[in-house]
Amino acid sequence: MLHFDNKIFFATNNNNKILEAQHVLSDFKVLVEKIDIKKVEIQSDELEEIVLYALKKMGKITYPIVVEDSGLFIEKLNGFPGPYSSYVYKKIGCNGILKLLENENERKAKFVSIVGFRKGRLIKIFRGECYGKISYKMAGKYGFGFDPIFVPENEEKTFAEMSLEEKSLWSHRGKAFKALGNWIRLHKYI
Ligand code: ITT
Repeated sequence: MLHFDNKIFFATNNNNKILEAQHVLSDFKVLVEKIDIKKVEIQSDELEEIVLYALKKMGKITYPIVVEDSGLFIEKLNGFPGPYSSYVYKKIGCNGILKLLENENERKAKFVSIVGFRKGRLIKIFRGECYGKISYKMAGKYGFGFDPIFVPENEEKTFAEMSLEEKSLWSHRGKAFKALGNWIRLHKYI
C-alpha cells in the first residue's frame, strides 16, 4: 500500500537525480521516493514534450508523481547533445565531448532540467537552467554524467568538484526542484 502524506514518487532510473531531488525538496519537507513505473520516452527536440508525454502515458495514478528530463546544450555545437544527452553520454562520454571541442575556445554551454509533476489530472512543468562552459579537461569525482566537464558561470570548479549540496545551489535540477517545492508549499498540493 502506497503511503504519501508529504511524499512524491520520482520515476527515474538515475539514482543521482533522486539524491539531488531529495536534497532540494527536504527544505520544503517533501520526501522523494524512487518508483519503478513504465516511463515512455519519446524522441523530441523539446524536453518539455518528452516530460509531458511520459506523464500523460502513465495512466490512472492517484499518488503524486514526478518525471524529469535534462540535457547539456553546447552553443558551438548548435545545442548538441541536448535532448540526446543520455544516449551521447553512453556512446562517447565526457572525453567524446572534449574531443568535439578540441582547439575550440568558444565553450559556452547550458544544462536544462524540466521537472514534470502530476497528481491525478493536474500536470505542472518547472524549468531550471544553468549557464556555464565546457572545461578543457575532466576534473572531479562527484556527481554523474557530464559533471566532470561542466563549469557553471562565475565558478572555477566543475560540478564534479562540488558536493551535492554545492552543485544544487547552482544547478539546473536544483532550480527546477526548488520551483516545484515552492509551488507545492504555496498550493499545499500534496
Ligand atoms: P531517467 O531518464 O531515467 O530519469 P537519465 O539519466 O537517462 O535518467 P535523462 O534522460 O534526463 O536522464 O538524460 C539526461 C542526461 O544528461 C544524463 O544521462 C546525463 O548524461 C546528462 N545530465 C543531465 N543532468 C546532468 C547533471 O546534473 N550532471 C551531469 N550530467 C547531466
